[in-house]
Amino acid sequence: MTASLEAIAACAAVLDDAQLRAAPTAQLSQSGALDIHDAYRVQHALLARRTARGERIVGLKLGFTSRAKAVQMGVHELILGTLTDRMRIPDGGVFDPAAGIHPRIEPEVAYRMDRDGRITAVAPALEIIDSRYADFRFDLGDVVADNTSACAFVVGEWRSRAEAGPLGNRAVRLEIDGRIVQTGSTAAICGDPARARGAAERLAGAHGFGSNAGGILLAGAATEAVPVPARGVIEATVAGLGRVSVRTA
Ligand code: OOG
Repeated sequence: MTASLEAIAACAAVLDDAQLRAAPTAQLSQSGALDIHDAYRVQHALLARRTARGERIVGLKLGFTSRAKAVQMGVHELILGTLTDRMRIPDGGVFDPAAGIHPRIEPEVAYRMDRDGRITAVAPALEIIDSRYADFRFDLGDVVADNTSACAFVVGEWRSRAEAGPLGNRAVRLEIDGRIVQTGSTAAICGDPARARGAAERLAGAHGFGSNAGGILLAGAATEAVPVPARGVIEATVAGLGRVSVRTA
């Protein structure tokens, strides 16, 4: 059944407050599972609250494109979330974990789209996720409503798609203070991260997203996510694409 506008708005307000107060909330599914259609409606209502406060949508992000992430979180369907300008941290910049609830970080590949929606450039990226739900636990509807746990992201130096070459099997490494904490391959991302664009387009078309022309697309994590350390430098390396880092205060 399709939920009323009021019910959708109430769910969005709960998630928005949880993020603003950096305090976890109960899973929405505890008071009845949200179907996927309503879950995306909640995500759009949540983003509408944020854009009304001045945030600007700058891209999209996929989730659960890798088996490592799907198994880690127990959700096995691709999901789509929204990125805003306020989530972006410059390469080498600072993230304050105290501003989040229980933030985790994961290595990704970012794509830059042109006005016609074609991929023109690629970069190594880091995504910080911070589920607004207690204990970082959720079902499919919960996580979609919660903007797919999106919190912050960092993009490294862009390379043209031609210069970057095929990305189907590049080694990926996540390090904290020079210690390797996760390793994987871009092959984990939909078999080849280049497939991410088609997957994002399908989900965007099915679930009421605006065009991502000119925007960024995060293709999903190649490895499991790890907790953001209270203090440290976190760096992702994608072979042939380079490195990207963020530090915590
Ligand atoms: C949901 C977001 C998953 C990815 O890259 O797979 C995601 C979560 O794990 O909290 O962003």
